[in-house]
Amino acid sequence: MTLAKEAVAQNRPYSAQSVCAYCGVGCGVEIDMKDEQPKSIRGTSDHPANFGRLCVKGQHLLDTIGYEDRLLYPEINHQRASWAEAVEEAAKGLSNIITKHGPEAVAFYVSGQLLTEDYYLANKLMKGYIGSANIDTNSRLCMSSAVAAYKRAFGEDVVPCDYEDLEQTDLLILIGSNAAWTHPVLYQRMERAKRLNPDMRVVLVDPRRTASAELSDQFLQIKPGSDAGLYNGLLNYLTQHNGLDQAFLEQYTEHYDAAIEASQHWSLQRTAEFCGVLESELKQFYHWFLSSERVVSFYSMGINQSSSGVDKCQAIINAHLASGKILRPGCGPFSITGQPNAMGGREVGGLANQLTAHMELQDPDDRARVQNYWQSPAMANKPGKMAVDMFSEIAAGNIKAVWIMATNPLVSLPNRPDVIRALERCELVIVSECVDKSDTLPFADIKFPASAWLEKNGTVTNSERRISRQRGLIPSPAEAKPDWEIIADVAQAMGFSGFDYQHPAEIFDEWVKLTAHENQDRRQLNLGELGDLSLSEYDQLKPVQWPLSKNGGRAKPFEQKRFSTASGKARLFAIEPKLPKQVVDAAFPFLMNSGRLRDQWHTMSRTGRSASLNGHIDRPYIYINPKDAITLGVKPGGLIKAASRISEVTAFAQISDDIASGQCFMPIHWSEQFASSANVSNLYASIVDPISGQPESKQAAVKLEAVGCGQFIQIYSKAELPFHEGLCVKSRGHYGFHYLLAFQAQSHHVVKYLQKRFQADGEWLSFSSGGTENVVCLGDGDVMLLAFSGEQAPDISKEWLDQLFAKESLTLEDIQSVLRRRADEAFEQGPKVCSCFNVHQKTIVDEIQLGASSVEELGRRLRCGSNCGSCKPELSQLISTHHIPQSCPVSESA
Ligand SMILES: Nc1nc2c(c(=O)[nH]1)N[C@H]1C(S)=C(S)[C@@H](COP(=O)(O)OP(=O)(O)OC[C@H]3O[C@@H](n4cnc5c(=O)[nH]c(N)nc54)[C@H](O)[C@@H]3O)O[C@H]1N2
Ligand SMILES: Nc1nc2c(c(=O)[nH]1)N[C@H]1C(S)=C(S)[C@@H](COP(=O)(O)OP(=O)(O)OC[C@H]3O[C@@H](n4cnc5c(=O)[nH]c(N)nc54)[C@H](O)[C@@H]3O)O[C@H]1N2
Ligand code: SF4
Ligand SMILES: [Mo]
Repeated sequence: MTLAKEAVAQNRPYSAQSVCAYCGVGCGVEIDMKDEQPKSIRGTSDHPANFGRLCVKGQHLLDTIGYEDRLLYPEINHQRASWAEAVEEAAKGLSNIITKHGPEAVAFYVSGQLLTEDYYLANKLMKGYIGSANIDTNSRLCMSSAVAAYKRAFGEDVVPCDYEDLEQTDLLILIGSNAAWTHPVLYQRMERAKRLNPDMRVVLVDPRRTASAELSDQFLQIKPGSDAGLYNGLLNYLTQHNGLDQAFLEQYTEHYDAAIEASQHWSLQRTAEFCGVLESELKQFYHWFLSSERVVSFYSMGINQSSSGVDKCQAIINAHLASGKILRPGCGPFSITGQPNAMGGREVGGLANQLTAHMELQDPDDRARVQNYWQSPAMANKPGKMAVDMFSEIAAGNIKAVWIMATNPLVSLPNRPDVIRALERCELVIVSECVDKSDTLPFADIKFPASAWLEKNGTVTNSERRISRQRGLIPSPAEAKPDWEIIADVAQAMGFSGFDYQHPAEIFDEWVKLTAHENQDRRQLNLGELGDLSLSEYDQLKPVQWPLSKNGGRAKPFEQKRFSTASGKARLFAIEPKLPKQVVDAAFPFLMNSGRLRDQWHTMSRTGRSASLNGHIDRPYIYINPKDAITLGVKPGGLIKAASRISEVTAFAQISDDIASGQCFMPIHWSEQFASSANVSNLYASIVDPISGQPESKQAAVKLEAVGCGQFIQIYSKAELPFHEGLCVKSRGHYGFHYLLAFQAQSHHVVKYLQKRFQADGEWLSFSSGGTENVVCLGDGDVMLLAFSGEQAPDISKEWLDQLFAKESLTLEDIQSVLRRRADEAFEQGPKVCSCFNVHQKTIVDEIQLGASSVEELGRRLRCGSNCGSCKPELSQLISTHHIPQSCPVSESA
């Protein structure tokens, strides 16, 4: 018996190891358990991804695990059903469609948030049993361009870098990545490396100044989508300045002449024009690349989410191959994965154009090998439909059934109106979900309740190919089940053998042995050494990185510089840089960029539950440049509408120099569950990269318009309230729900409006003055609801309101403060910057003005930034804005 099991048996507190639910850094977490409940969480000190660190999302994981809002029972046509009925209905539905229309008429749309065991089974069912490759994943929207480029260049989808390389490099190029917010623990590792090695340089390449600029020695604010030009220019510069590693090129690569020749047209002048930067800036950057012994290009969605994403990745790979700055410590083209198990999905073949275990769908030997191993009745023999095409085929009626698992396509695929049309037309929509409300769920004919993080048992692989165990420590609520079990149940009900598993360890065993099956060193992905683990060995599996070393030491990808291509050589390609296909014109003059915020995860189904995480940025903004704000007549905090040819959204205006004139930016997080009309993916056309099928989700042409607003109402209510009119944003407080409503006209008498809407009995008190109204609703002496209205968005401190709701009952003084809208001064501290210690902007600015001139000093004085460190870039930004330098002492030695 393991120590943890013994402790559970004796009901003693114990600590368990698992892995964070969020990003592809894959941080280890240690969770203190007592009475079968998690009590506290911290980073695992010896996990090689994080060595004890956690970012703010990881710190707050335990806020998000409650059983509220969970999908608890299976449903058929939105009515509760038993598991047997729902499984039977799904199996029958899929089988009937396959019988009538063939295997290509069904599809699975899965996710990088599934565990490897889930993912492997879904792929096995579709490719080996149904016999179609119509299984694709939300990773198509995420890193399929990076995958396609690695495969093209190296013959296999292998990331040739480790996290350590980030610390050992001389020049780190963050291109199309806002790691400070999206891979915060790696960003902290970069920051520390730079502190320890002051000669290390960081260059940020992004059309938008982000929090990651704080670490950068140079910020190249390029024109959107011009990255391949930047790297072609670099290759040309290297050629001209004796920067090619001729020996490496000749021995280990092929097709380099064509790539170098294509780059010759990319003079400094042409590149500067194409990228919209100065020639002097380019020279600086190129010189650093040339003269640095070790260089890493760290790239993410700003590169991948493009109609020419594969070429952009290749342009980056070209420069590293050509200069020999690859397969050495501190070197390489490092594509970083987004989701916790995006890499696991790549391994098991979750993409429609992959087989499994890095084998090829197009290769008859590989197909026979896998079919033989599975002993399966069928085998897909051609690539299936990639995500965007899959939904077009559904809309066209060619695909008639889709099973969606662990992703929310209404919110994350481009062109929401098309996705809606597709799902409305689809005969059978099955959705496996943890939560009971999402934008996608209303379209489900069958809903399967899935177990969530901390309930699920299995493995995930992070961005540096390290496999960690995610452990199920608490029971699933009601009838929720792990995804692998749901897939196995449906497969068996469809009459397939080969899905009779009792435990994810059995699936893991089958999977790792498949990677070794007839491998003969052709594929780097060979996990055979992990086969035949006992249950307790699987349970206690320590983080392990592939390629596994045969002698127990450390193996690196492509050792001996032998790649997985037929010739063993890496390939360069001639790149012709292309700009985005979604272009601005007179009618749609702004380019809409989209991306992530520090404290939210995707469609907020998890982070949206944490009041602390909602404190950082609590509403959807459209970020615009001050010049454009003047032209458009938009005021800070006012509303702004963005409309593309596809659809429109409305959000609050955030005016900032960080964004270039003519561009705007919107976070991806607000689905209709949290805001009435702020789902940015709405705006994007279904334009994809021709090779990878990855959508161009960073550039949409829009027109912007100020939205006049006569009345805003801010509400904090104990109960969840339905709103259907005006613009509404919802967020969680510690004791209830915050709402911000906006109406075009000053039309509502707040008490009457709320009474009519919610028929809340109770005692209503209100005070109006100068166009504002403040309302208290009490029920049995308890505060039920507080509301504030006015012509401007009220922005009452949510922490103050939380604190009022925390009280047993309000004092007369509290009620008067609400009615006069006068929060305690302690709460009037502006937006929250440090979510760990609840430190707000005004407190920090005051401290800076009192002389705190470094992030460390602020940490000593206020504690902000001294825990997870996620807010450090913002602290340093506040210092550069508000610090008044002491005047220089005059030298007396003259
Ligand atoms: N807090 C948080 N962290 C996350 C996630 C989350 O939801 N929240 N999601 C995870 C996932 S799945 C992913 S994929 C990663 C994504 O991680 P990132 O790729 O770092 O995140 P994004 O904000 O989508 O985009 C990165 C940057 O690309 C820039 N960009 C836009 N167009 C261009 C361009 O043409 N060229 C260049 N060079 N840059 C451009 C954007 O301005 C943005 O700053 O984050 C992961 N981590
Ligand atoms: N415009 C624009 N669009 C984008 C992006 C962008 O930058 N710009 N980024 C793209 C990228 S990189 C990504 S990764 C996608 C992300 O987009 P999505 O995958 O749609 O986002 P999530 O909110 O993570 O959706 C996961 C869903 O699965 C559920 N879930 C969580 N865990 C489990 C589980 O274990 N089992 C089951 N069955 N369900 C579970 C959650 O409740 C949630 O509803 O968005 C893409 N879309
Ligand atoms: S960086 Fe943060 S979100 Fe990503 S795995 Fe680590 S703790 Fe989780
Ligand atoms: Mo992603």
